[in-house]
Amino acid sequence: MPRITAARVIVTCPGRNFVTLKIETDEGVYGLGDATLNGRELAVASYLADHVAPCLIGRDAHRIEDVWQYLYKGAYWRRGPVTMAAIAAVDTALWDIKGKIANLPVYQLLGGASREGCMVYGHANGRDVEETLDDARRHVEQGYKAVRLQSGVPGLAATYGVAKHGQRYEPADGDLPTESLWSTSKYLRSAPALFEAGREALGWDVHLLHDVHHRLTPIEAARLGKDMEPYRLFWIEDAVPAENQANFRLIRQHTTTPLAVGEVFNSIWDAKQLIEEQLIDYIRATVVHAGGITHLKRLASFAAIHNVRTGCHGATDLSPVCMAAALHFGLSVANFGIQELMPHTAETDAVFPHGYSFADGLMHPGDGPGLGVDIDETLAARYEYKRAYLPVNRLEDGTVWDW
Ligand code: KDG
Ligand code: MG
Repeated sequence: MPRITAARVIVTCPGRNFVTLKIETDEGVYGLGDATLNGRELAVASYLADHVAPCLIGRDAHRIEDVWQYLYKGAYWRRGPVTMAAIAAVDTALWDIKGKIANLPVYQLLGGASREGCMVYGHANGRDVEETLDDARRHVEQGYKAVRLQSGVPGLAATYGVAKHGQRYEPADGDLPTESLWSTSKYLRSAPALFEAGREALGWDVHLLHDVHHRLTPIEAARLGKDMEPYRLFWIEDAVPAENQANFRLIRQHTTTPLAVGEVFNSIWDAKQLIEEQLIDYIRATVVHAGGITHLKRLASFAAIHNVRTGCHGATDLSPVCMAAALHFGLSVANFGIQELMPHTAETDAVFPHGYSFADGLMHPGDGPGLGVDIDETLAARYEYKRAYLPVNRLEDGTVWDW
């Protein structure tokens, strides 16, 4: 039985912050788990180092379910992004260890491949429609079968998902939160026009997606869904904030545009009503923020019986360790839908050497043992943590709004 001898937290910033848990065993095998919570990284690092790691020493690394229950029920304080990211990191690292000891890729331990690869969607964005569509064409040329379109909104200086010219998009852009201005009416006029032009330019063979980033009310989201119907989107994401799951009833009642939500969800309970009432089509929770592979599998099984498919979050603030775990999960799970791909920088890829790959619009986790991702600790130590916040949104009259 492999006993846990150490659980170390590694914080690094190769262009953006990442928190990684490394669990070591007395058999010399170690595992990695992503624990990155964008803009709140050190809270999870402390939760792990100060409260979780001491409880892990001496435990049997093979008892993944038992450790999960111990950390979830044993803390007394349940759920929440900090706790669940910490549990996810432990869980992912233990799956990595189990795979390495079995000499099998994690997806084999999860039941084996259900498909040849995981279809991914890339991000096309631009300051206006033409720039966005040029970027979308580049994605299609690279083989993407699915592309998310986000464009600048006329009259607004900046908006979610749109890069400053010539730069990569990275939302955590300030030592203190930057503030952006939001206008729902301007946005609702421009979004359908983007997709009308998108279908004309790109045709009907590519899946098109769009992220509203929680900015509408249910009736506004219903209107947007209706306006988008002619362009047959793969999904509209995060149309409204989802604390009140019943909000989706109203949207659902009015539109056949598929709905995705859940990148900020931490547990099955955040999605229970959404799934049971079939108010959504895709659940976006992913490994690092939703309790690891063990909990995500439970969530996916529950979703499967209600015809909801997976669509894991995959922005750059989720490390390559999370991407690898999401691909093992996605390759194996019966009700996989799609995986988000926002490629990391070369600096990040160098810190986290990995075996996953992209070809013809699909990603594969690779066939190495465990997750197939490592961390170069010497390189990681060269990049010191840098405080960075996500922006805050305000309406034109100064009211704080959802970002
Ligand atoms: O940390 C926040 C980002 O992960 C989020 O803004 C990205 O909405 C996002 C997406 O769909 O990738
Ligand atoms: Mg999103």
